[in-house]
Amino acid sequence: MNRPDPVSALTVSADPVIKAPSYIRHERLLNWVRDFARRTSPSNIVWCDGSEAEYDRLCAAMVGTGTLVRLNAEKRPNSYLARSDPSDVARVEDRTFICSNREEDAGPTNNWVAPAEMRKTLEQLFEGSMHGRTLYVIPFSMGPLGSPIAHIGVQLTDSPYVVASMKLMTRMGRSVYDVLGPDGVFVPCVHSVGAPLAEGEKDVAWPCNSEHKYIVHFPETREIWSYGSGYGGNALLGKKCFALRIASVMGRDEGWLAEHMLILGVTSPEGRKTYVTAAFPSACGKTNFAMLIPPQGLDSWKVTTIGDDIAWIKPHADGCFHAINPEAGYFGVAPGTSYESNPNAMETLKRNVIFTNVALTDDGDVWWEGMTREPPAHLIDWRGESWTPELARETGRKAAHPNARFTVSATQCPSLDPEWDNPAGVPISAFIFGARRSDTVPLVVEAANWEDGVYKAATMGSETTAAAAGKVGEVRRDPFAMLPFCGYHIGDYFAHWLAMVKTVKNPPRIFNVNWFRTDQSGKFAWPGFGQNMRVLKWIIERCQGKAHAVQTPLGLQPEYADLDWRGLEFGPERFATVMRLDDARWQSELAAHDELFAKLGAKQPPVFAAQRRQLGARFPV
Ligand code: TSX
Ligand code: MN
Repeated sequence: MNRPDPVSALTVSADPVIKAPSYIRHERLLNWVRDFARRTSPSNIVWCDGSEAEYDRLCAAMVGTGTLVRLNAEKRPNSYLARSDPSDVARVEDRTFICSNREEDAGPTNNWVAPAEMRKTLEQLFEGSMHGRTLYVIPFSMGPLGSPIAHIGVQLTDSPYVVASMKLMTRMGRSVYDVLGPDGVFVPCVHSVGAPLAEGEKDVAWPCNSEHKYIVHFPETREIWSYGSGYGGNALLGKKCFALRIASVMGRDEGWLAEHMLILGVTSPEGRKTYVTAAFPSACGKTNFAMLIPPQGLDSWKVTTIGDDIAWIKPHADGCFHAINPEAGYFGVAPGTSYESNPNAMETLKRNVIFTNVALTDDGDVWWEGMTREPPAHLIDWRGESWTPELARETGRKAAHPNARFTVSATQCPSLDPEWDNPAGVPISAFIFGARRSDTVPLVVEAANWEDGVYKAATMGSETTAAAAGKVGEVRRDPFAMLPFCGYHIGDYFAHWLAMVKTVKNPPRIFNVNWFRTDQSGKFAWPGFGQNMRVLKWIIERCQGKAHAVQTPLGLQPEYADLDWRGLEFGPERFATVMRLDDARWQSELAAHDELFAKLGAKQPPVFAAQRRQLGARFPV
């Protein structure tokens, strides 16, 4: 990666015969780039090598064009702020398509368009779409280079912001071509912001296409085509598009799992290390949980971070599932992140960060809602306009966009696990599923068995917050936290999970958690954050056969004395508030499951019906 490279950032005219660096000997890849350049007519092509020099060059150029603002080097060294177009601030689920050959393979939770029809649409949109821009070729590995669990992608894009972000978020650069060799397999990912420049036309800071947006997946040919957006999961194609939607299909076909899960390690006071994964829908604090710091009383325990968003999980010869984090960075929601909620994240963000849509302070640093108790007296908001706390009180205007993000390399995280880059992955002892529920779902419950755990993950529901579209406080089903990310029929996905238990001798135990139960006065009844360590400790000790549980109608649950309360005042009455199972609420919860099952039709796994009947019988009507 650090070898001197005479042809890095090689700039050549988009002649049909493209001069690629000589270290790329992959004919199929070269032909694909050649063909794509012919269609999109960029003014030049840059073959990215992933070097620091290339990153610095790109960022400096983006400062020049106004895409990035360089932050005060004394406050936030080597860091930048990007302000997106106000219409391009989040993933666009209604413009996201799974174009499988058969509509039935996309299923009821995905938008489907016939592949031939979609290809026609895309060919028209991409025709000349890069005129006046540079086409960047980004080689990247999802997972440790050369790992048997990892896969390679190559993204073509006309966005330098995407190149810089991919450098932080993936293992990106020249050494990927060594792994690929002359005919290695890669997932082709093409992306255009959809804003060609006419001769002499001045560019804007954040080009995108407000009329046409398409985030398209072809699962059979394992291709990704993205048009019109430069933001997050729409544009950094290694993340949701590849590592979840396409990878979930690869996992189905090849016998592994691509999941919307964090991975963390727990070290006991005796030095015993256990790894777990956890799936949560958005707005549940996944990144905070991945970087948890144990509280007073449990500070002889340690939590280390493998990943905060995605896990690729494969059966290993040792009889366990092994997981890797396919990513190499964090693309986290900034608002709400503080030294109180997540000190490790705040330390991670001290330098070498690209912030997007946060507010700019008068001394050239960043700020967002929830970062400090008191906002600064004056800011430039995410739209680039003057902002004061008084103005916010009058108009409700936020300084940072609620979906404002930080993009930063994982290597800067103080809690990063030493095994995070291990090609073999880490053995997983438990799968944790969590959601945001003010009632009904208890603080923690262990599934009776694999089928029970899969049923509960499949029927998971989470209350909507202001950050998402729709009514606040409404329960949305979000199976496995994969609703927007499963690249095939969700019923087939459930069947795949049910089948995967047979591929390992020691399947992980399955748990459900809920940090968000409220009391009679509507206040959060569980302190959450670092205190979640008490629940995590019980989970770890259950996996080791050490902790006690009682059988309840829902599954296996701790009694008050089964959790370690050292350092926290939290009595049995309050414990009962977060653990209570209400018969009537569970009957309506189970009735809501039936609405999900109705969508599955014949794809509903037969064991789910049995599971549903059993649960129904355990909660008296
Ligand atoms: O991330 C959260 N976690 C997981 C942390 C490891 N959040 C933030 C969610 C939005 C992204 C939480 N919010 C958690 C939690 O466990 N719990 C809550 C609810 C809550 C909010 C504030 C308090 C307590 C609970 N404050 C006090 O008790 C003082
Ligand atoms: Mn996510």
